[in-house]
Amino acid sequence: MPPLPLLRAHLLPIALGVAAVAALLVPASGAGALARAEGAHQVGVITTGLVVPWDIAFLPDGRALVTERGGAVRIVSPAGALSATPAARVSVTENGEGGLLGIAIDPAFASGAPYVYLTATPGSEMQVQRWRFAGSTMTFDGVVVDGIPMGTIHSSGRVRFGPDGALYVGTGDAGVPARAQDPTSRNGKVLRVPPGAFRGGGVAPEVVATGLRHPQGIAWQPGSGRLYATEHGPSGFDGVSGDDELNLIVPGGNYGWPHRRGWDQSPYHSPAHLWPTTIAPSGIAFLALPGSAWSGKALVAGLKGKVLRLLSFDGARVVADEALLLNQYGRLRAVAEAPDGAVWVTTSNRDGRGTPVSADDRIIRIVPPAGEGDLAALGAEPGAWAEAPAAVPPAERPATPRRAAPAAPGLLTLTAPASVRAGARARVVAVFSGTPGRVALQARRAGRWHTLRLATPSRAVVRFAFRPRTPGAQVMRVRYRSAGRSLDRPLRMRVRPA
Ligand SMILES: [Ca+2]
Repeated sequence: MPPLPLLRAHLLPIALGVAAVAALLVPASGAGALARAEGAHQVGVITTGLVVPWDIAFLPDGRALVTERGGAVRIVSPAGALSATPAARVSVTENGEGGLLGIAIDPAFASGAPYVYLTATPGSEMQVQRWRFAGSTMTFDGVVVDGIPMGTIHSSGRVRFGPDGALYVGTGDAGVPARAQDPTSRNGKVLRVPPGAFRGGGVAPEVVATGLRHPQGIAWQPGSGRLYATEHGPSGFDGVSGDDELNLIVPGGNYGWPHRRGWDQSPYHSPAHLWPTTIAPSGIAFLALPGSAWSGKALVAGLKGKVLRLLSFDGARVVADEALLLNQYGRLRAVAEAPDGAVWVTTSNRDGRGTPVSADDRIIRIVPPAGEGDLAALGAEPGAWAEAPAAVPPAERPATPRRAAPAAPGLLTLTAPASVRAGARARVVAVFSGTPGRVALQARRAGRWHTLRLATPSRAVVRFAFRPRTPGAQVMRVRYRSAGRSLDRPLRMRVRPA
């Protein structure tokens, strides 16, 4: 008797089951596998039962780590299934807006640095902590940055890796506005921990930007590398409520809090975009993956506004601002682009200021619409930042006795856009992480470098004005000598018409 029919009868449902599971997994397991619709985004709730989820980070294996403000790091599968056992319980003082906040995955997570970085408020300060991840469990590994005093409000705490491989942290004024302008305070700032240093401890972070009140979201525009930060405007006790900001962060920039508000914040940096009526912007994410009409756009989650704002850019400028999910899911906090190109957004209805439903807090999954997007245009924009090559991570430097480093020459080269015309005035801005020694602006002509300008600057930002002699794209470089500190390298440089 041939057993085959019987075997088939048993195997068929199993085979169908495997196929069904595979079909379920496909959309979440690879870029480009999303079933996008033409002209419309699709929205669904994939996770329920969280308590004040604050931030999301995706592991290389596709799982997400979601922080809950009360101290738990939760594991969520690509399909949204919430693991019952947290990966970690972080000891925090959850008073007011403090607690367990931001999360970021080490850029070398999959190649020997399985670390997760958290911002948390144990006691009365905020720290950047490093945890080691193995399997489904995290163990504490060290404090990277501390000494960020906390009050009950304005902790901020978003933590992200930039395109330069450094770790950036947004810190709020902690309810003391003067700290935002105090260069000795780590509050009211965007801080930077150089590449590699985040695997050490007790880092004195660089201050990238000052004059911020409560920057809860930081993100880089794909292609250009421009850094944007969301900013809560005053909320009553420290000014008439309103004037939430999106700021284009440039190193050394001062964003005016608490001295200025609104569209014009001169002599400080004015916002790139303003919400005159409070939305309480929290997380921001750019859509960096291709294949969607939203590629290159940014999404900003609004707490009080109960809204997700979709921002379109023309280069550095915000040219459109559209409201999504308005009043449909309540307060929205974290937003992240998943590895498959979907967008995950968390509610924050159990944070004491919302009206939770039984399913709260939730993760909402949005499949952006099909389309082309404009990723290329963002990177080609005049004035785009040129990123310096990453410095050697301090942790990987050979151990040598500490002494003054010899002057280290270096270069940063970029091609000026065609809009920088021959004979017309143009400007170059080079930004260093410290004060460089001597700096030369050079242009390449007929195969040789010609020095256009020399400077011995007294600050980290060096500006040159020049008139290109030859038409077409100008290949420019900044040649510099370090003043002795190993970090005195050009971070960024840009050139644009004056
Ligand atoms: Ca401002």
